[in-house]
Amino acid sequence: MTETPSGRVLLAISGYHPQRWLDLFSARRETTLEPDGPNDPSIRYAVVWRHQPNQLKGFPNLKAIFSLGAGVDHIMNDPGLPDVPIVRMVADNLTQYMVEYVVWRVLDHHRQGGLYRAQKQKKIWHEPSQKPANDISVGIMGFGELGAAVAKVLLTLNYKVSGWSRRAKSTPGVTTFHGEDGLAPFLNGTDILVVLLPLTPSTAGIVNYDLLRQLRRRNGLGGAVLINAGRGRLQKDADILKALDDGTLKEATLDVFETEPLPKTSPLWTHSKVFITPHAAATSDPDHLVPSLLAQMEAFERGEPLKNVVDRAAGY
Ligand code: NDP
Ligand code: OXD
Repeated sequence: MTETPSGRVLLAISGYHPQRWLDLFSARRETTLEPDGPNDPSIRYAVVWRHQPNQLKGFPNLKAIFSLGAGVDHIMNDPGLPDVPIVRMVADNLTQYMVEYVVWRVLDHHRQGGLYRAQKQKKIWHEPSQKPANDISVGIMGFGELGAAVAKVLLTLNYKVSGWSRRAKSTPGVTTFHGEDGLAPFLNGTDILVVLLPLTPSTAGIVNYDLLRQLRRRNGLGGAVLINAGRGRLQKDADILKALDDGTLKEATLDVFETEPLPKTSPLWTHSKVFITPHAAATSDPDHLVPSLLAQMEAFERGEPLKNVVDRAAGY
């Protein structure tokens, strides 16, 4: 049955300022930040980022929940989650930001940005030895939409690229691994580990000391490097510190942390081998994303299937 374009959009957002999202949605559909009570029959869609637990429960005409981010862990842990499709964000603009971020950080670690910044502070003129990209293997843990897009660009720069996913995949130019059995061989051949996994019960805490010590360390970089732009609770912050301090890791770039914002007391802030960004790898930009969310709603109302629907059993 074809849906009619009536019904309101509920914006349930924390952590982002909602006004721009509200303005853009309101220009095309009736949109609200507050429902008219807990069973508001006018709510057709919920567009969410870190909404309150049970906030989406009880709307009798709710048809779908849209995540403002690619990750949906902020939705899945709601005990009162209604049984409607959950759509995650897949958008060229978000992918582009993530590709830029990961390529920037891979190049900076590979071309020894940390060393040059330290040398500049001490006015040291010294040219270290340098390996080319084709001597460096970048392993992408979480080889989905974002991981595959990152791989494409790294391949054009001549890096060796491998990917690890839950299910088997085949991508030209990329050495692929999957499942538990594929993890050790994937890690053993990886110099720079890029984490782009979703946070699920199966992946929580996976980036721990035991995993990091399986990375290749005798490589052209002088040690293994970690880049985590997935989710903070994939990693154990304390294990990363231990790995940096005992040489298991040479350097790390962290965009995400077990606790966000990263507490001022965290030793990660002052660690000389850690590069920190504040969960900013790929930001959700309303001017780019609202048109695609509205287009999805309109397509759904024409009777077309929703795209990028989350597999609730897998958790992403
Ligand atoms: P996708 O769902 O497209 O990709 C997820 C990948 O992880 C898939 O390859 C999937 O395997 C793999 N995976 C999931 N669970 C497992 C597992 N148990 N074992 C092995 N592999 C697994 O997601 P996206 O690429 O769009 O996004 C990835 C994540 O990036 C998001 O969930 C989010 O947490 C994070 N993110 C962070 C941002 C930031 O600013 N820091 C911005 C945007 C996203 P398979 O292919 O077999 O399904
Ligand atoms: C996302 C994020 O999941 O920004 O998109 O973290």
